[in-house]
Amino acid sequence: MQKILILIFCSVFLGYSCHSNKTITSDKSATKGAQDLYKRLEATAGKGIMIGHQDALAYGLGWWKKEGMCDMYRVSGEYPAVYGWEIGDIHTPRNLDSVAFSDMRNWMIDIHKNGGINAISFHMDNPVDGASSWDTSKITKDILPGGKDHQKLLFHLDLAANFIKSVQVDGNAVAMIYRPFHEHNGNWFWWGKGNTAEADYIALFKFNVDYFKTKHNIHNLIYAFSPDRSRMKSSGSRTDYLYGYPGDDYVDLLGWDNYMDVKASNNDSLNAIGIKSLVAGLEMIADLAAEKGKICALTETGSESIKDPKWFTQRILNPIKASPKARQITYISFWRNARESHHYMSYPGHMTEADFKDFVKDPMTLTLKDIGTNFAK
Ligand code: BMA
Repeated sequence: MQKILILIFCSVFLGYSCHSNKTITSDKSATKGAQDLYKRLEATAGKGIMIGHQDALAYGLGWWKKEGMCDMYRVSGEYPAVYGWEIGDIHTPRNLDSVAFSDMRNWMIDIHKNGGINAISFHMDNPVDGASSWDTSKITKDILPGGKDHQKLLFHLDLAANFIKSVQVDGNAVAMIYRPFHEHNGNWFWWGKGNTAEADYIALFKFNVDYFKTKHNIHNLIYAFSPDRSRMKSSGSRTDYLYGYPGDDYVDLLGWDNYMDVKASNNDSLNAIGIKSLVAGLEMIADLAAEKGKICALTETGSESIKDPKWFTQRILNPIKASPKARQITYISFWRNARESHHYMSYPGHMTEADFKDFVKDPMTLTLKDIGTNFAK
């Protein structure tokens, strides 16, 4: 309740009016829904941080696809505000993590109806040889316009576009965040540094944006850019962060994927270095976002299997909250709860349970209840 009152106050008295300089720049024809979503993300910046989780409704530890189930809900009694979804393997009925696209669509619609926010990532298969996105053969030049395999890129983009367009409520495409070709400064994906030249990466990102708008008439997206921390020499370096930046007219949200700085360790001095580095990076991104008139977010984070009972408050919440700049991020999204050895959100019985409850109770963290309604029956 307290959080809701703070939000109402902020939106009415402080929010929309004094922050109205920020807007979607990737699309002059952005739908009202997309613009409203952008404003909602912007309105809470600095006052609250929305909590996100990848595949939150699809599966978790010990369960798969059960009505109303969600690990965050099981621990804290609250659902995420932001829902990450993955559309890799869009040419098959299920994504690369076995989530059926038909289920994903239904969840996305349900989330939207309840005031939650959907965010898509895309581990696009290597379009030329059909292997995964981790197949690093150098093909990007060939799939760009004029390249011999351009049609193969279109094959995947058309399928992605059709899926995005199919997520509708009352005939209107649901506004969402789209985060293509992420972590491009790393060398693990075919579109990444070392496998694709920077200029070709930029051309690819721009082509995707233009193609969705002009060929598919898609105007419901907020486009996110999201380099990875581990390939930046220093977290606060603008130059490192902006490697491959497609330009202000192609990006609406400055994202950051950061697993490196938040890794739980038994070594206190390493933990302290991580905290400093996380905050320095977020401050740099928040400054950039303010200058560019954009919103920013920690688009992916987590410590695999979270081997620190106080991780959520000590490694994420408290350091970010203490920095007026770092807390300008609109959301933090934790990666998926696949299995005990690969999970990033708390779950019942995990050592982080009590701490995660405190994390959710804090006025700074915003859940679905704080930003929308709640689909808890
Ligand atoms: C990675 C891992 C993989 C998964 C992929 C796409 O980070 O979680 O297991 O297939 O993301 O979601």
